[in-house]
Amino acid sequence: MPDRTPPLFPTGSGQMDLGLADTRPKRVTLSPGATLLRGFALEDAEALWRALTPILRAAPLRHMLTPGGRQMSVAMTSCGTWGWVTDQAGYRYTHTDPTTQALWPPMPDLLFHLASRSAAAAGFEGFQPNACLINRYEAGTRMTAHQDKDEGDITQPIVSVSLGLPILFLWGGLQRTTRPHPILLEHGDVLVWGGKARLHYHGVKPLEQGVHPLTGPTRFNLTFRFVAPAGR
Ligand code: MD6
Ligand code: FE
Repeated sequence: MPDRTPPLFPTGSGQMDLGLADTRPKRVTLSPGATLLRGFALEDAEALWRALTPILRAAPLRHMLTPGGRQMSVAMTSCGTWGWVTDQAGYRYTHTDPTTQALWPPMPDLLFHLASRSAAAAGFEGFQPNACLINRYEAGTRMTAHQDKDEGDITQPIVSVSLGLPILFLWGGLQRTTRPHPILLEHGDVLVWGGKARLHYHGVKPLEQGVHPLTGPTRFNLTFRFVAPAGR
């Protein structure tokens, strides 16, 4: 993936803290329908982290296989009515976790409300997510360019919450060939996208080594979706 474009916002974590105020805008439109809400989840970050513990115990993180048979470098699980899975049979949403045969753990109210408030803050009122994908990144973990299009209802936005180590997110266009813009996603940042931006390609660069006070050597990303019952 081409990566010669300089980051839109090259400052942030990973830099020495000089005690200067962060003057970057709190709200950034990446393209129509896609809004970065910097720090929107910061106040809830510790409670979110605590809420993840029982979920990860019931539905352990795992490296799934792509339909092409490659093991994903990101470790994933889900909570909510629907969970996202991939294996040699393809990408899909299921009611049960294929590794435990149990229903996916319920989505805690804290997560549901944060996602719904985030969507409203970005102009999408009434978002009621019924699926939350949980992704864990370790040093070197990346995600190649993809579209999120398995939900069966693209009228609803996706809300993405970043916890832990920062990563360069690659914001592309409606065609895979559009050169992506790198943008730094940091602890507590929330990205909301829908409308015209809903099917934009996106990915992340490999996670750099580091240690975060809350999440240690990892980054967690929570993505909230509304999956239509037709989505299986
Ligand atoms: C990540 N995120 O931030 C990967 N997808 O680690 C995604 O793939 C993503 O952030 C749809 C909507 C928001 C996202
Ligand atoms: Fe995605």
